[in-house]
Amino acid sequence: MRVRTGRVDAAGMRIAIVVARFNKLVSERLLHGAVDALLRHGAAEADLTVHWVPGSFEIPFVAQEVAAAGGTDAIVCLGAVIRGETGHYDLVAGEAGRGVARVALEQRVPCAFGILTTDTLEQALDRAGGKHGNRGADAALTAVEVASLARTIRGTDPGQSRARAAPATAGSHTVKVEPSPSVEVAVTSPPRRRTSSRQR
Ligand code: INI
Repeated sequence: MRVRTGRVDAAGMRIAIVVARFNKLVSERLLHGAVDALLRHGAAEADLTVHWVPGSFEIPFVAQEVAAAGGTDAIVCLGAVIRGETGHYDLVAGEAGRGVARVALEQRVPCAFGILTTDTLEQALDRAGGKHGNRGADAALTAVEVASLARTIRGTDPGQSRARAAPATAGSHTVKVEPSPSVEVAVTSPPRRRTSSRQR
């Protein structure tokens, strides 16, 4: 059995962050967590681009523009939709979620969902560097892992040809070990339908 997992190694990856100004007290903390996590996992500062948008509703459109422009390995989407502060919470949260998922699938660029949807500001702050961690950092590392897995699947991982030439060396991440639960959380394009042996 061949088990593939992405590596959480951002070296050489060009990563875009799309972050909403609405509830900036929260979203700037998510941004800080995301950038910090990316730099600690090998990203070069020059390879990171931050796009500020007015609110979470605008995130999918800008993510779509970034993806369509090409040259981006992964997009990290950050925002905070807080139920207590809006009458159209469900609309903003729903469209943001649907939109981000759609961009990832249609543009084939991994998009991580780091948009908090909470009832209160306190719950949001708890997840933006408070007692429940930082969802911005989590989303950033998810984006890197999925981009790495996508590169492996597509055969575009810079380490892959080296790994094929010398399978025993580190760098191959096609491994014959127990499945990792992290495989389950990967956001990838839908699997291609299998073709029969006659079609091949
Ligand atoms: N945008 C958010 O990111 N979070 C919110 O909680 C929020 N509220 O409360 O309404 C919010 N609204 C703005 C929205 O995202 C758009 O910017 C606006 O509707 C203009 O399109």
